[in-house]
Amino acid sequence: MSRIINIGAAQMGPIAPDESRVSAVNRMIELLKQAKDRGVNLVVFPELALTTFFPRYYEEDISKMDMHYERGEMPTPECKPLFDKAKEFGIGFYLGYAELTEDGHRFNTAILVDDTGKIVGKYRKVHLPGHSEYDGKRPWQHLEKRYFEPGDLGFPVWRTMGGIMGMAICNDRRWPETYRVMSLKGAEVIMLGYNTPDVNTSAPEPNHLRMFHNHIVMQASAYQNSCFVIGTAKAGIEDGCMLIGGSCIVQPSGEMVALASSLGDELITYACDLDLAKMGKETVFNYAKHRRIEHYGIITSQTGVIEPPLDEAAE
Ligand code: CDT
Repeated sequence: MSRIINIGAAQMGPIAPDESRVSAVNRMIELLKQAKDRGVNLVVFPELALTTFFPRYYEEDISKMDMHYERGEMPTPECKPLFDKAKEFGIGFYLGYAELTEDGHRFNTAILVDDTGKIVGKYRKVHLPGHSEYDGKRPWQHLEKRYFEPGDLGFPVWRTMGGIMGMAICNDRRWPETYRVMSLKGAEVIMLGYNTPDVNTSAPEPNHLRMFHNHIVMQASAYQNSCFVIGTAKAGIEDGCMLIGGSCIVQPSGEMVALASSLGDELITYACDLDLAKMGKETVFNYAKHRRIEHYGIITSQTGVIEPPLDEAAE
């Protein structure tokens, strides 16, 4: 028997710094309407889907950035129309946004809302890229380490909408640990949103590698963890900074089964048979049978590299 869930990646074009929440939410509702017409059960929106990617701007006083964060419980009044429409359509969704907690903590967050409108899960980005102080050598900043704390919720998964679902956010997708922790909890679908500039200002590498790396990490991870990966971009030129698109749906074989073709608001969909994830987990990636944890200890006890000592005799 198959377990099919129709999933959509709802890529969004740029959000201007002065674009209102109402406008961003209306764009998401438009994508939800397309999802409804195409029989979609679950939609994945991008990272920081309600605002421009504000970590590109430096502000000495972090509180001056408060307008980019959502405070209090979701749905906020501005987001309520999105929640209402999704519930009316019976569509679940992943939503990325900047969270400012009651006690003043700032996180890059995503929530998972099921097809009845209930918030079933929250994830806070663990792998924050970039830097925390102004860097005059960059054409634009990437100040996630200034504006967010590392997530404090780990990598939970949730049994919902007929499958086992997990979430990640942008830079998390480059780290194998992200997927492995969730797949050790049985994750069949891993959803993630991203905002990835087409230039890596911290490393001299050709621009085409940005898309290559974007896809290779999601495809390899889908295969190695036998799960679907849904990657959704915020794309296009946002206040002068080009963000790559390439939103995609990857099945557990590692094959890409849907790919966005534009840099704007665009919905791509695929009928995901979750039993395909089960198959890999019971064979090549049957962890209980094949993992050799006695050799993996340094993965959790060590961060930086410790090389073997130099062979002085050979020098
Ligand atoms: N948003 C985000 O995590 N972006 C990073 C860009 C890193 S370049 C400093 C990414 O991994 O795509």
